[in-house]
Amino acid sequence: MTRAACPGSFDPVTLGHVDIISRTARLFDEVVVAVGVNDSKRVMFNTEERVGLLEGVLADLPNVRVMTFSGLLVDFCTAHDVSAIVKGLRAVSDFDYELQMAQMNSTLAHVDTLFMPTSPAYSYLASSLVKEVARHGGDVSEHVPPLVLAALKEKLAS
Ligand code: COD
Repeated sequence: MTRAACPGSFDPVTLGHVDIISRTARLFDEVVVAVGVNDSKRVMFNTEERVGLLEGVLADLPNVRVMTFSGLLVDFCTAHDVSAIVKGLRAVSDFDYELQMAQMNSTLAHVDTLFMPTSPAYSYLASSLVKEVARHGGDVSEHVPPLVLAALKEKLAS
């Protein structure tokens, strides 16, 4: 059985993330969406909210499950028998940092990283941009699933 991890902050999950996760789910028997818990990082959605949104959005993908991790990603991969980390690449600017992490992870625990090019429709999309646009009242309905759109509206209204 092959198991891949799609790691990230997912604050919140965007259609770019969903695209990478669903394409990964077609290539591997199982996919673990690994939500990084980093207490020093300022987030809009807490861990429980990010996990809940991911579970709701990915509910129709039977071979995908959502888990959290803290500490090193490679330790999570080793503990959960993950053979590959799958990362989406939006642009060359992503590549430098992702390559560094991939090589470090491979050295630390012999876990390989596979890069999947983003679908062109989502190449400019990032959670940080979505939050910024939403905070200023812009329309992000083309960038996030409806569940996330509703959560953003509720969060910003409170
Ligand atoms: N199209 C395609 N892919 C996308 C898009 C898009 N529009 N947006 C995001 N992605 C992909 C990227 O591959 C990205 O890596 C992933 O989704 C997650 O994105 P984010 O922004 O939600 O998450 P990040 O980049 O903040 O997550 C970073 C990690 C938590 C994965 C990283 O910091 C990590 O591995 N931390 C654990 C600590 C560790 O092991 N450190 C040592 C590393 S060598």
